[in-house]
Amino acid sequence: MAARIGDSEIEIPIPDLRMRKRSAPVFEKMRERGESFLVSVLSANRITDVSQSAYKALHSPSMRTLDMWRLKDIEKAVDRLALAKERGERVGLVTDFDVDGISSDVVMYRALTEHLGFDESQVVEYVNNRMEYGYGFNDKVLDRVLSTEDTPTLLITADQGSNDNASVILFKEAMAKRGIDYADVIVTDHHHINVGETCADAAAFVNPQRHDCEFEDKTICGCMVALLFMAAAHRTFTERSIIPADTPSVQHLLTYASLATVADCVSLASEYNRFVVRKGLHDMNQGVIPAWQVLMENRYKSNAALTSRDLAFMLGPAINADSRTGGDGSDALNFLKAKNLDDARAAYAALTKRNTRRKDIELSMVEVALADASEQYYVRGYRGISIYLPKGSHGIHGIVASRIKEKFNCPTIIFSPVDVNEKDHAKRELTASARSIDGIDIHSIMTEVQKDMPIKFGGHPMALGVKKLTKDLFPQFQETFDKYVKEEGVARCGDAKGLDHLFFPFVEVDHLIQENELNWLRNVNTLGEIAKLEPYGQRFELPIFAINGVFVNSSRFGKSNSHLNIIFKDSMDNEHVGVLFNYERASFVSQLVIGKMYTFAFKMEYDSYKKSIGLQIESIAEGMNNLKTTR
Ligand SMILES: [Mn+2]
Repeated sequence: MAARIGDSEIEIPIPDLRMRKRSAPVFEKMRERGESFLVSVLSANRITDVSQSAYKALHSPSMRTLDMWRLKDIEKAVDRLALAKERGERVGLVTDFDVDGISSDVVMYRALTEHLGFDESQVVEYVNNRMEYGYGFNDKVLDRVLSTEDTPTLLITADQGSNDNASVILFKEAMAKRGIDYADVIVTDHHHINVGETCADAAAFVNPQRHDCEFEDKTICGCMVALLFMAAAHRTFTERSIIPADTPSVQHLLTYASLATVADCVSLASEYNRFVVRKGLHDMNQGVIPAWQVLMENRYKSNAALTSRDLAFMLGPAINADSRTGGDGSDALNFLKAKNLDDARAAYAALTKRNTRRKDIELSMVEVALADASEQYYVRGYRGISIYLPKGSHGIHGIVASRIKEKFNCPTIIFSPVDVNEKDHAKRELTASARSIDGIDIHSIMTEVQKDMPIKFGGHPMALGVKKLTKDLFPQFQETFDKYVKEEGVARCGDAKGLDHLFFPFVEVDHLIQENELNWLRNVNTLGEIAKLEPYGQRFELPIFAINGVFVNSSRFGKSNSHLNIIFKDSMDNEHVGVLFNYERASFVSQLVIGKMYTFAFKMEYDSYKKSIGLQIESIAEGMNNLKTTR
């Protein structure tokens, strides 16, 4: 079915509606515990563990059992920081360019200067420049650090550094040549550690992913690792009287960690992550920090509290737009660190402007990429989609890969030239971002591709970056990538017959609303029930419901009429209005015929104008009860 993106009509599959897998034991147990039918369904669709502790993690997450000292090397890190304080050393914060990295910088900067007794002039911030340096504590970042006047003698990384021991060694050597034999690096991170990497030359290596780390939760974000380090330092510094015993705790900085937890897409099925987001949102809604006040002014629902949605879909992308559009992170830092409302508002305006630019570039890239992807999917039969965008920006191609992946549910990789301004030639160097789908490990696919052709890559099973492919090899790359994606798919399904189901887009539905449950839609308490399981997000998705109905009519609304009200009647003849934003991009709209039966899938949310439940259409499938099973 066709969708309209920008100026073109593009063939895109209409997603299946599939029932979420439900754990019968969890459902039974929830009912036994006295939970409502709805809460029991949503729980059983999201967890498989019937234990009391899993129940607690879901409904009343806490950090009471959290012991930060279980993080391997955290004492070493604190001791080295205490030494830096004693000696009056300069400290450099070396962080990633995304929300997690930027938040880590803010947490450490504020903890060091407001709690741990460091002077502002002692702390130097090095947020990576995405477009110029790329990811990691790499050569370029090291050059930048070493060229700083009065170079810091202690570096602390956050959200990066686990695989960069080479830079640690180079830093210490360079400083030794300058006569400083005590320069050190503390690595804090939460990313995957490559086999054989130990950061042996760092003064401390704090990462819950370490195999010898006994910290219970491997899924916390980088900012949370940085915050735990600062909390441990606060504890030790007061115990040793390095700072006054009544120095306020760093707990108020947790709000930054909740932003990072939501934006970094770590699992919201984890108890600590659920706690951090709940507590952080609670504190943000008090609006103490100017940045959160400005966020309140701009929030999605002007008369409701901030939710994880505001962080995930509004603030997160706005902060990321800084580095994606070539910025050095200063707009983002100025916003998060703003000491008064005026500064925070000005910085937010700058971020918003960058975000608008990001959206424009993204849309033009998506338009070209979708047409190409459609041809690969339908004509060439590819299930591993690789696209080269000669005019693409590598600050944005990761988002474009996500958009294409969502539309086709195929692993997708988007290439752009390293240097857009370079004249085109066969050996032109390309760089790429890849995104995968659940259950398909793109990291192991690239390991296979690398055996056949010269590329470099790094990342996770779900997302990674590729370097060093030259343009003349791109057609070969396309075929190779598709071949190994299909092989991985066959391995997953057991045979080739499953591939059509595996590589097809779908929307997961929690529950098909029955005739005797139609009153749910008229009772705002339903939203209260759904809210009991907040926060929703990555790995703990916002509930989607389905209902059988007859399509009545539709009407456009909004700026340039880009949104659609979809009117339908349920089996009791009640009329409903579902809202669909940017309807031209949805492939399922063109199939709608007045008077015909459909299965409508939607999210529910509070409509503050009508003071009732509003429906946000997620997808529509032809016919009644058109719900497939998740295999
Ligand atoms: Mn991170």
